[in-house]
Amino acid sequence: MNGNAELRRRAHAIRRTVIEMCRGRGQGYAGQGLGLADLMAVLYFSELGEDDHFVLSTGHSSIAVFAALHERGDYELEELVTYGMDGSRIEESPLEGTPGFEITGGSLGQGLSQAVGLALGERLRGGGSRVYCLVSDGELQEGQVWEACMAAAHHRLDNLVLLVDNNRMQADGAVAEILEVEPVPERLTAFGFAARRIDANTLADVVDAFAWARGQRGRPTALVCDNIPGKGVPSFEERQRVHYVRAPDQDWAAALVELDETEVAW
Ligand SMILES: Cc1ncc(C[n+]2csc(CCOP(=O)(O)OP(=O)(O)O)c2C)c(N)n1
Ligand SMILES: [Mg+2]
Repeated sequence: MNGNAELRRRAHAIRRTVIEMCRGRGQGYAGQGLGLADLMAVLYFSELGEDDHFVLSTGHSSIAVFAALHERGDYELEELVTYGMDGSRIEESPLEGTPGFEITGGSLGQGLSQAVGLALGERLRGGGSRVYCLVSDGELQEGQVWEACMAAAHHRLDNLVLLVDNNRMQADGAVAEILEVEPVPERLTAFGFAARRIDANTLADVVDAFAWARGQRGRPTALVCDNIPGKGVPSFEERQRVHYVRAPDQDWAAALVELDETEVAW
């Protein structure tokens, strides 16, 4: 099996887990989980080293991370299907103490500041660890994110990789209609990043982009990850720009079938 076939298998498995997790309570951040599955597959099965950090600023996208952690063997599916239930540690927005998560991310806009601190600390330690931080396009509307960008560039943090979940939606609708954040790569470049837009639903693009980021020196890097919410489940892609999905059990069952059919058709 070549590298990309392995990653594709991982991405598909992550998508299945995302659907199973939402099916448990009949609701969840399915669009984000499906849209980010390819990025997570590459991050967790090709890019992240043992001493690297992944900081999830967009707490509500934890579903994608939990699914990747399950793929890695860190969580059992039996527990993941309690996603969002009272008493479960599988929170829709996880806490700092939740295994696999570095920060509490439910209050948006704060994760990049923490990632900058981690990247500075790791550079001082001198071990070569890298720090990856996922923020969403909606989060870019928060001033703190840009303060963190300035600090990252000022300190020339080339061990920091900012990943922007650029899915063009936020809780109340389309980012472009609520408060436009584009052109994101150009804005990040102006703030001192080496920035590049990628198709984050194409595995080869994601793999190339991470290699490019590793080659940058003297500046933090940013990958503006265009992705389609619901990717891989056509009926969910049609619900595009739906921030949170509530659906009856048969819809989740149908989504699993669609997912497998789409994978076969690729
Ligand atoms: C500081 C803060 N303000 C508001 C919210 C409420 N909120 C939850 S999700 C969300 C949408 C943010 O946009 P994005 O992350 O791009 O949404 P998605 O693409 O996942 O739909 C908002 C405003 C929050 N969690 N934190
Ligand atoms: Mg968004």
